[in-house]
Amino acid sequence: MKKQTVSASTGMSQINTEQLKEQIIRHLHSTLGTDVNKASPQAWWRATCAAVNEQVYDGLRNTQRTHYEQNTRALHYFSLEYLMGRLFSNNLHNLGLYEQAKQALAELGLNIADLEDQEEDMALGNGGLGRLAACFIDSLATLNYPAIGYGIHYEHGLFQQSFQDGRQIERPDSWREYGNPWEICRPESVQEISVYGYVETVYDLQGKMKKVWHPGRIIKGVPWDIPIVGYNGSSVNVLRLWESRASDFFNWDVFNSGGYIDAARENIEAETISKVLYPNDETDAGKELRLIQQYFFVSCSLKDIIRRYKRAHGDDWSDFAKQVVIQLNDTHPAVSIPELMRILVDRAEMQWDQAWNICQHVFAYTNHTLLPEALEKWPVRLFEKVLPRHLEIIYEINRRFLIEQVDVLWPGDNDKKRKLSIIEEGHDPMVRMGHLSVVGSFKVNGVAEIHSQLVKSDLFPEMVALWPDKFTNVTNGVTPRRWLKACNPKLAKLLDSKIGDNWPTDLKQLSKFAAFADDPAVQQSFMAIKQQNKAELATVVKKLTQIDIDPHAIFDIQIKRLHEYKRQHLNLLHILALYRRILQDPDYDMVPRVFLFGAKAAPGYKLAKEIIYAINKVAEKINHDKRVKNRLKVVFMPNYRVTLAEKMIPAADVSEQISTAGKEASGTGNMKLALNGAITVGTLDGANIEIAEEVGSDNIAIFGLTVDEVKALHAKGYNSADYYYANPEIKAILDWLETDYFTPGKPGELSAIKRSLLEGGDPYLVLADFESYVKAHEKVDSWYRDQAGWAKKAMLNTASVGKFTSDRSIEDYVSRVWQLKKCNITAQ
Ligand code: RUG
Repeated sequence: MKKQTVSASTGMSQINTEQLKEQIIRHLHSTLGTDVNKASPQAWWRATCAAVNEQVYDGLRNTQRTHYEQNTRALHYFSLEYLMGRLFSNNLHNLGLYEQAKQALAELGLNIADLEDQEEDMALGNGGLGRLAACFIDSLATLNYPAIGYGIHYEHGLFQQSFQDGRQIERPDSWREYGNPWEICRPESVQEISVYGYVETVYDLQGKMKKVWHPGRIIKGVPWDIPIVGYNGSSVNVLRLWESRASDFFNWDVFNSGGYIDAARENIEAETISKVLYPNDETDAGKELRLIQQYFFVSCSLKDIIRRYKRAHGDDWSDFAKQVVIQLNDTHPAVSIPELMRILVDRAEMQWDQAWNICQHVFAYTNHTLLPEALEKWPVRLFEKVLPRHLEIIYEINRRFLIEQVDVLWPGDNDKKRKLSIIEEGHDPMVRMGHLSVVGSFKVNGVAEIHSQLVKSDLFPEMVALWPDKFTNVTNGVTPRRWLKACNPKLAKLLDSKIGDNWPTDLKQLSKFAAFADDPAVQQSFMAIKQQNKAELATVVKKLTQIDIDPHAIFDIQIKRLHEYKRQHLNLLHILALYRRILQDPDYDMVPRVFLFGAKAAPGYKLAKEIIYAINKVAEKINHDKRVKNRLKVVFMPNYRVTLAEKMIPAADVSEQISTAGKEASGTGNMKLALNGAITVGTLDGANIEIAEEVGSDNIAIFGLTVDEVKALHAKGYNSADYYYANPEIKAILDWLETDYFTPGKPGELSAIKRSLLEGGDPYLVLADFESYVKAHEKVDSWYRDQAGWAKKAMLNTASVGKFTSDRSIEDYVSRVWQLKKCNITAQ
């Protein structure tokens, strides 16, 4: 075996193609127990993963040792979701081994892309929130910040979607049915957590009162560690995901009393906790199992953090808040606030004030939405059943908050108390998790400038009056390693050749590319790359949907969860308008367009599923109508997920970011698409506003009502029927949807959309924005006719969005919230 060189910084081996080949074959033999002449692609993939892991584990050991030796302050990211996608090519890229691996595999007669396709997506998230968490842990490792991600090791991630006669069908996602080569089980760090039961008040010999929680059930949390490899051999951090199991202790009791079957049932119930990800995006599931999921993972994680802290500090808590900062990714992990209080007050026997002081220096909270249906509230009665002691603690937090804060600023003002109380009154009182998160955190942030302003002005104005310095903004970002370098290698190479290869870790470097925006040769290269990416996507589309699309058409892409506020139905109305114009005027002049959608609807969200059905039915009709003469194609890609996004984004000409202003907190797909040279058709919502500021008004098609105009229209009284009667095109389209034109023999099948827009009052102002949306698209059509002009706009998009790297978001969190120090990893 040849000697490997070792990176001076991290101790990760720098291996060459020959060595990699040897390692792969060695793992094929000794890890997989098979041979080159009979190995399946799956075995080759696993052997290659094992070879890659040799490098990863070097970095992991060195990172963990360095953090331990330097006793670093660390970030603990608490998130119920991590939408990781595949790790194979990502890890290779971040290790700087992708080209070597490609070459090594080619010399072994294998195509790296075929091996990449062996991997299931790790889809432990619903959409933007979970993908943001994945980008953040990539950036944290890349920037050498000590950090650990905590979450749940779901057995089933987000459901797999297919279409049957245009309707969404959901199937379970068994992403690790045959194991997952990237994870390491850590039985030595198992935790036990409690739920249910009752609280007893007892007095000790000195007459001091104590609360004792007698749990009804104990559950074991088994940690699985996924190493997170920073780019270019920086840190290798860890994502620690908890799997629930029945506690050995508890089951022995039942077993000994003769209840073997009961013991088995207990097992099944305990294992249910980490069985499946709730598939709701932006809606509060409100179910007992969901609350238990939340508590399960935060309790395991806090115990894990405390175990690690105690290893260095024993029972001295005075440095806890100096060493530990916990970021709550939305309110989903907010129960960690009363849980830490319980541990400190009940277990460590700390005074309330001292414990509360620690909590308030440890937690920070990110708000990701203003939508009322997504703001979590738990029925008090459910809390009482599942977490009786935590409910008492929440009452005490609330009592003190109302007396010591609210009543001091607004003496005797009961309306204020009612509004600010963590407990919402009513016939079914609720625990407001947003209020709890704000009260218990030292910083609260929104995820784009406008969103953070609205969090302050519309969601928590009184909290801002109480604590003006608590509120801040951190605009989201995406990792350019996955979302440009790995997914768009041709564009990445062009950038390397023009502006150098530092941009993956210093994305502001992209601005240098603007100097080439008028250069015809570079324009041509840029457009040729887009063309090739589009041709590759056309092949994928054909394979998945049997639909032929022309790579020379404009590829107009809307990819995101299906939700009324994201307005996929506005896009559909525009498609119908174009179709109708073509039918009315056979020579209607438009640049051919392919509209591509990718979206999953929550299984219980009826209207969202009706919108998918309508798009599929309209697509069927348009795609088979000869009169269209290929000017229009509509494709709904099945099973949209990270891996599909990686194929669609590099091929996009137009990026649809069309939410009602004020509803999309930030968006991150908007950033990925602009980075890859797509031109945004968008409202002034979320991060679109900041994208528009960066790329300039000539290079983005903004339309629609602004946040203030939306508010004013609602205040005045919005009547969608006014638009229906005033605009003959709108009327014709909506009426068309009610006929059986798109669903032969079944009139009314697509009428849900019209009903929601007229009888339902059109809550997301689709009809109000329709006309200006159509105009924005006419502008895009005219822009595309000038290919050099289009190339310039597209290139300026890529060149101008350096701000939206998740590295910048992380640096903002570090300076505004976390106060971390970088820790350079040393080899032993
Ligand atoms: O809807 C928001 C997106 O606007 C945002 O970009 C993303 C990441 O911050 O989070 C999404 N989100 C919000 N997902 N779930 C929620 C509410 O729980």
